[in-house]
Amino acid sequence: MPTLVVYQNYVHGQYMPNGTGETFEVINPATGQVSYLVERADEAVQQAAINSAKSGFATWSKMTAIERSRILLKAASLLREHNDELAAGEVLDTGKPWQEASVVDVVTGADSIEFFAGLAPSIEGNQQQVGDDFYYTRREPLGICAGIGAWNYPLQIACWKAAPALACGNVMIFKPSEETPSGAMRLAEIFTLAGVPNGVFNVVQGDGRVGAWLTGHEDIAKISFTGEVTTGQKVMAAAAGSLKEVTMELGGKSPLIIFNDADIENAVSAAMLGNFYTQGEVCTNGTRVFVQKDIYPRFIKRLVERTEQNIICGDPMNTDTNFGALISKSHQQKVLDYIEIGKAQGATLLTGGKALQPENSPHGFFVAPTIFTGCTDQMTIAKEEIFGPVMSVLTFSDEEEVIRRANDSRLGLAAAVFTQDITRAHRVIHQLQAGICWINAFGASPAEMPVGGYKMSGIGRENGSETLKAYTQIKAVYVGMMPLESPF
Ligand code: TXE
Repeated sequence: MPTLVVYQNYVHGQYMPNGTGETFEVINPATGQVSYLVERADEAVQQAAINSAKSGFATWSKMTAIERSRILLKAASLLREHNDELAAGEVLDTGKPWQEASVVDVVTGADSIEFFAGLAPSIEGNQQQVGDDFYYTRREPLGICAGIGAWNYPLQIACWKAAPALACGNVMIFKPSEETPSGAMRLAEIFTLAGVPNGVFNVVQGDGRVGAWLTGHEDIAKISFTGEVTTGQKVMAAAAGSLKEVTMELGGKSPLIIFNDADIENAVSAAMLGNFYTQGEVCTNGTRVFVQKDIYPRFIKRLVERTEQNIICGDPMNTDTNFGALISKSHQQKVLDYIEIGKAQGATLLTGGKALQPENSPHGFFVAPTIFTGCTDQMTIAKEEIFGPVMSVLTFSDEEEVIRRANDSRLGLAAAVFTQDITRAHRVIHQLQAGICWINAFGASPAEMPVGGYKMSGIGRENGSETLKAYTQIKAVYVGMMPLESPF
């Protein structure tokens, strides 16, 4: 049995051993084997991370925005330079196909760092005359921010949280998901290499207990969280103790609406992207596919054909694979349980519906791309986020009906509409309760575009120039130019 590599926490520009020696295993979802061990951030590491962040803040916040920008741009270019090895690390941790990781995960992280590095020097206050006096405002950094990541896009999530925080002169203590620890470590190494001062980006490893330590710590000014709604509620409750600002990127059960005049191939592409890309483990997925009655037969025919012919499930490092393993055995079982519920509640299983054991990866946690039709809005599979390759297809008659049904959810992350009627597209999208919307498109999320949910799907935004403001606080300074009047 080869000895397993043991990774440590990354504090003050280097790896730091914990005091207890406690480690946890990281499993390769495509083989079921242990890839490596990671030391959990115990109290010694936690305290060191806080002290280190304070000293990092003293240096980083005093630098000019141009200096911070220059270093962050260097980090972005290093990410791109190391794209392939970083992508391979994401495949090992997540089980997602190389086909995806090599063109999405690293570049979208680098894009966000580049975008906010470019905005950093634009941060400014304002000044207004008030008679002879005047006031001015300063946009000041918040201090220590905490980032807590989910396991589906580990490196991208770490970049999307670090980028605006660091661009504004804050520092970050980041905790990746215990399922996928390596991306954040690679990012920390790259930040150090790019010239980010020690303590500006520390990485602490562990499960929800380490996350809970971060959310309750009084020296942390803001939490940026990505994960399930239920966890987001715990994070927000813990943040209340010290009135931290929170950004919440949570779950979704998003509608994908296909009208009779939609381009069939495009609509099928969207339904497959919105349910099978990253084997369905994408928060913005369009998992409720509403199809207007007349187009339904042709749509379903093409959907099943392309699902059964074009999806290649297997070893995610094989360049032909476009459909990988789910993150863990327990998550695979959770998805299979939802499939059984769908069948029990009367939905029609058109294709998939079972675990897969690809020849080139027989021990991985795979579930076949699954399509249910004959779904009703009340079915569990049409109401709850499954976070796996399970599509629920529903039919509708008219626009008013589908808008009402699409909005009938406590979640509101994303929405998509497919139609050639441009006024209908905008009319419908404007009425859907969702923060991330696509018209005749699906999934695109450039760094320039702010993303985040309505209702229980989240608070705040990531990416987009709006997000910069969330990482500064405004100080107003009033300047008296005349002797101070006083009745006393
Ligand atoms: O979430 P979990 P997962 C959502 C996606 C799905 C979920 C999957 O929709 O619902 O994320 O990711 C830490 N205090 N999004 O299973 O279990 C935990 O250690 C503090 C939405 O990872 O909630 C992990 O690091 N932290 C997103 C993180 O929380 C705690 C895009 C998330 O874990 C904690 C991607 C606690 N009490 C996925 N308990 C979007 N909207 O953009 C656990 N954690």
